[in-house]
Amino acid sequence: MATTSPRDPSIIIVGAGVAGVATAVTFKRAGFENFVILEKGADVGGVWFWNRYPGLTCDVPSQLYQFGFAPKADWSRIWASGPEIQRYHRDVVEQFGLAPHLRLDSEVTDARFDGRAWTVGTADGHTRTADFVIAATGVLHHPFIPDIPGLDGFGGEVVHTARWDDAIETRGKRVAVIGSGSTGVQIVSALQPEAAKLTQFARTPQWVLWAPMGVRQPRLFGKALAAAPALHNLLYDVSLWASGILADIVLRPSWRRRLVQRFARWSLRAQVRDKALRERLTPDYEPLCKRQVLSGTYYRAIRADNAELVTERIAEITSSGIRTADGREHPVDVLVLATGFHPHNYMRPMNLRGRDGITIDEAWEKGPMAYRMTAIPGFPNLFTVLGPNSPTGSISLQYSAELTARYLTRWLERFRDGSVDTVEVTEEATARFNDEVAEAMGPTVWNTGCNSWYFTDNNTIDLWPFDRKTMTAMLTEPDDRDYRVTRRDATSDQAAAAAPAEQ
Ligand code: N01
Repeated sequence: MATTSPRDPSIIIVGAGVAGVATAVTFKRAGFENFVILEKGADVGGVWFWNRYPGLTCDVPSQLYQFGFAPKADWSRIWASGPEIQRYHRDVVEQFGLAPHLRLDSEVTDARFDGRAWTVGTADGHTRTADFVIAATGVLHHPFIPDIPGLDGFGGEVVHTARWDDAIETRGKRVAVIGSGSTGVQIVSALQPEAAKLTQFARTPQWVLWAPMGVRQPRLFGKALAAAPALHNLLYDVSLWASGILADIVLRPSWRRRLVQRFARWSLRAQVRDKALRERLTPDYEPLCKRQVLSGTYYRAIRADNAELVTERIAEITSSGIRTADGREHPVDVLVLATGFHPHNYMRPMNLRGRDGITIDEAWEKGPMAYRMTAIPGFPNLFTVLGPNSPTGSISLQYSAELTARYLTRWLERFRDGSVDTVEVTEEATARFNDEVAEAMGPTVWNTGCNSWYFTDNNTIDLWPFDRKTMTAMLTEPDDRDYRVTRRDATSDQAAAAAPAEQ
């Protein structure tokens, strides 16, 4: 491999959530420090910064929901709360010295590739250039506000769970929650005890697996892990391995899948004795088909005297409440929209233009697509981390983000040693990967006949349908045959060398 003068690639990482932090730390540990992280929010944490609704809890055990490079021994609960996870991200940023790289309140509005480098603009009017752009912009970021007649004319408070306003008082109020996904279930459980009345509008019932989400992690356990890092690492590896069982359950039919599905049905039967209520809480699709909801409190909350489950369609929102299709009026003081997200936007609505001016909307006309979750034809030197087809329903997100970031360091190394100036995945490789994804989706539980946010407008399932071993094999060493690589001549190399990321 020909080597010219060593160059330090300048990099812009967009987003300081799970993916952005994992990428920054991985790059730094690999010796790439010429990067800036542009974060739209006022703090790090991504989804854990934006979501702060009452009852927010991660439904992945804390000992697994952490970065491999930053084990935390002393989680206070087995399933950590949102604020504790947010603090963890802040601690990781400090521990790994990311603060000097971080630009908060910096929303990227546009990014353009000029054949050599990227120019990235932020809402505050700043422009920066870089050799590489990493879009670590998350999946569940843009709140979905339903188009329900009358919503604008509602006289009480309206709030979407992903933009919670701490000033809103729900105690002693008549609270309506629209939505029955993971968020709806958590917020119903949290608000019901102190509301005057809690009404949940559930268009589609969800299976809710019983899990003791409030259980504390014993202090001694945390101390033992802190005192024995090798043991802690072992626990992490075992948790990763165990999560492979979950992947197997969702990816192909087996007795293990049937067992979990039986447990879901039992969870409902055992906790809801009232037959009429149980019927209305019973989904008409298989457990695990939608993103599985976990809760140890939801059924108790919805059974409470001050709670009501409404499955009748919402006809309109009036100035004082909600009118359902049966003509009934439900008076409401506070309206909570637990209505989910636009999960397939990724870095959009950013105005992203790649080679020859192609826009991301043009490239994704048939839905979001990336080669192995990270590379998009037409967009040289731009990669996504936790991009399209990320494993939101099976494999650890932190593992996936770290693995992808390590894979990207291979290109950074080649840029540094002068053997690559631009790298772009081919259309053929991306199409082949997407064909493999489509085929592998066949036996997954997500494909068993429910309507979930996993589906794109083009009816594809935007998830990872392979196991962790396959993911690791796909994202260890780039396959040159799948990429188009360019290299400028040595003179222009020197002229372009090591432009700083921050300007
Ligand atoms: O959103 P959702 P979410 N009228 O899209 C309903 C993650 N998460 O925020 O099913 C009436 O699942 C909609 O109804 P339907 C997790 O990955 C993780 O709850 O479309 N209802 C549905 O019930 C999760 O899957 C944690 O018929 C309307 C709900 O709104 C993902 O976030 C915690 C409607 C939306 O459910 C998203 O969960 C929380 C309308 N017009 C979330 N429009 C963790 O613990 C929509 N709905 C890690």
